[in-house]
Amino acid sequence: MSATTTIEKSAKTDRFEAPDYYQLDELLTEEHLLVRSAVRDFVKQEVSPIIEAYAEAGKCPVHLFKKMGELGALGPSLPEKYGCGGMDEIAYGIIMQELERGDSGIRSMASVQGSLVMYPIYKYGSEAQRMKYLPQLAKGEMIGCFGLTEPNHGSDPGSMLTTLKEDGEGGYILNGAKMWITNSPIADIAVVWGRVENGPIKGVIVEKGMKGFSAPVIKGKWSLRASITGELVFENVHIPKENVLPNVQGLKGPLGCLSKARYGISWGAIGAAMDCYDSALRYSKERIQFNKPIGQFQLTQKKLAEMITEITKAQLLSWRLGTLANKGKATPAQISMAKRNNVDMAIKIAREARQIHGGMGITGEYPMMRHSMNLESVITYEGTHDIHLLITGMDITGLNAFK
Ligand code: TGC
Ligand code: FAD
Repeated sequence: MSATTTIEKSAKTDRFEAPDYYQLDELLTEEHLLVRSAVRDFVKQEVSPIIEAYAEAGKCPVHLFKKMGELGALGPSLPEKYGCGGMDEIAYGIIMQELERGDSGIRSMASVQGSLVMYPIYKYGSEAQRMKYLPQLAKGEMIGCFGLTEPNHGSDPGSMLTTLKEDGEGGYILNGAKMWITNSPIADIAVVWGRVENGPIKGVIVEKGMKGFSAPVIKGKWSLRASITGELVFENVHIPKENVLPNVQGLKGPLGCLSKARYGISWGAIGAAMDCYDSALRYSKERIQFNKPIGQFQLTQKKLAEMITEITKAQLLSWRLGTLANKGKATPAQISMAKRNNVDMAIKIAREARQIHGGMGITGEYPMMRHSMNLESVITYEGTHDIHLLITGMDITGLNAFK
């Protein structure tokens, strides 16, 4: 299918209804609704017309960074002083939901930039670092990535091998490699976590062009095809003192960023599920077999009724988590539960919705296969489905399965 044909077809498909079965809009403020409507329009105008073509070609729509910056979707809950939105956690969640209705890869671009690059610079950085990086990152004029995972240390980042050797002047010499890093080949900066020799884990800001630093692309992905993923390779990279994050040490540094991003993903996954459900509901009323719409068959109704039930439960979970997050009371284990539940819900809905579309469901004319393939990454990154289950298990029993 040519890119133009796909763009024309996508533009013709109107998928901008969104389920609100329990009148959850009543729980949202006027600001939340305004933010949602702005991001929904943005996705309709800037993402939906091009996403199938980009995903099919395996290309990242890099131009969307600046547009998402103009929209206020990059670091929306960080303070306005640094060029960010100063919004609450529910507004941030809604932005992730709407972006992921478009595509998980687009949400990934925004959530890595906002939660994994801007947040640690804000939370753990010096005032000089905040002023230097945050305004440019918020505008999408600078792109960032986050390096925690290594080739041999994914679920267990505490065993990382990347090293930081003191240079005697407050800086470090960085050696090692990171793997599966969203945005890395196009990033201007990387927030990287390494272990100080005989010491704790620390975070540093590596800049493109630093001697010994490279970021090769990872090819051959069948998932998140519109998001670019790569490695980070460090060979004796000198990190000056000004690029060391001064206000955190230990694994709680990177894990604290993950809490922020996982919360956003819990909302994002709802967006992907909504898009699949909307498409399946519409198709079930239009597609005639045995002289009636397939939506009139009990088996199709069962699929649709279960979908809307699960979406509604996920919406309630994320909304409640957002109210806790606004009060600074959302625990990492609560966030794990929401990320795990909602991504699992979305991947199952994408599959059921694909079935409702019959053969047509496997084409790029409908969004389910793209969402389904994307969600295979979403259920793996930011902590796998099983790791989050074990985090819940540890929280309720007090017994640690990881040690
Ligand atoms: P453990 O001993 O349990 O904890 C070490 C310290 O960290 C604290 N902590 C957290 N703090 C904030 N938020 C969280 N979620 C936290 N989880 C733990 C903890 O209290 C402790 O603090 P302290 O003060 O006592 O030192 O650490 P562990 O080594 O036993 O590991 C536990 C485990 C398995 C849960 C953790 O390693 C884990 O979550 N593993 C999963 C790894 C993961 O999620 N990687 C994600 C990489 S980034 C990514 O995927 C980006 S994709 C983004 C995109 O494209 O959208
Ligand atoms: P492994 O840790 O090797 O896990 C393999 C399997 O073993 C999984 O099923 C897992 O659940 C299971 N397992 C592991 N430990 C246990 C246990 N204790 N008990 C039971 N089962 C267990 N990382 C970054 O740092 N930055 C990024 O920007 C980033 N972006 C990504 C983008 C994409 C598209 C993908 C696919 C990954 C990305 N990641 C990123 C990495 C991601 O976080 C890791 O893939 C993830 O944490 C899992 O690590 P792993 O792939 O090494 O799998």
